[in-house]
Amino acid sequence: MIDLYYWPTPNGHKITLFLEETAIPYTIIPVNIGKGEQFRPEFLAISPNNRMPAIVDHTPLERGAPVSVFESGAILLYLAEKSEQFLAADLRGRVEVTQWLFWQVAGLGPMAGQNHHFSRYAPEKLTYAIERYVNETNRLYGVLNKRLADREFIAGPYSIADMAAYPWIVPHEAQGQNLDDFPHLKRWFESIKSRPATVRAYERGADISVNPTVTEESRKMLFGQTAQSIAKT
Ligand SMILES: N[C@@H](CCC(=O)N[C@@H](CS)C(=O)NCC(=O)O)C(=O)O
Repeated sequence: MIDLYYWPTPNGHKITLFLEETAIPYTIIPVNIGKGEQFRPEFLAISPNNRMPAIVDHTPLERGAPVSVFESGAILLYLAEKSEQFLAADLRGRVEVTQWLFWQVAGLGPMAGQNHHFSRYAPEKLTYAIERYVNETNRLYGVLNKRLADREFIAGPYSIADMAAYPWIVPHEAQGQNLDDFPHLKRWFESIKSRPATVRAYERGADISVNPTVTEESRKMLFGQTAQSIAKT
């Protein structure tokens, strides 16, 4: 029913976390971003930002032509609304989930992403940039830890807000963070890690690739993109 354009990275894992929790049948279409497959015209037609994940729903609720969605937050919302799962139906509960979902896609994801870039991938070790993003990641971990002090999950029952955040906490050591400094976050992290659907989601990822995406060959293509990268295709 769902085609999932995917590579096993934090943003990709968000969607397999959701799909493995549900009975929605899906097919993974690997997009090897280390080999430039995100620039294929057929992929850009559904994901014009040349980023995965993206989905195509061949049986949308209102029937008719297939529906494609890019951006992990939009995909999680689409799937939650369609399946009526992992998103509260009432106004207040829904706001709780969506504000934390947007917090992840606009805050934790981009800041931790820049942390990865400057701490691990940048050819020069720029102290200012590393400190900026390690500190900002640390602040965001603190925000999440505080939020989880008096609740099991981020926004009521396990939801798409948790699924968006969890994969970005998995590489906490590489982000220069110590989960022992964040006891509520650590308890939440361990509880999601042990969910059978989480185990299956990460196994699906390992079936696709266990090799590093950023290599000497892929580095230039991943980190040297300009408007020309899209114009060429
Ligand atoms: N805001 C996007 C970010 C997606 C994203 O950055 N995906 C990365 C992998 S985690 C990607 O596809 N990179 C390909 C590239 O840099 O060309 C989302 O949340 O879906």
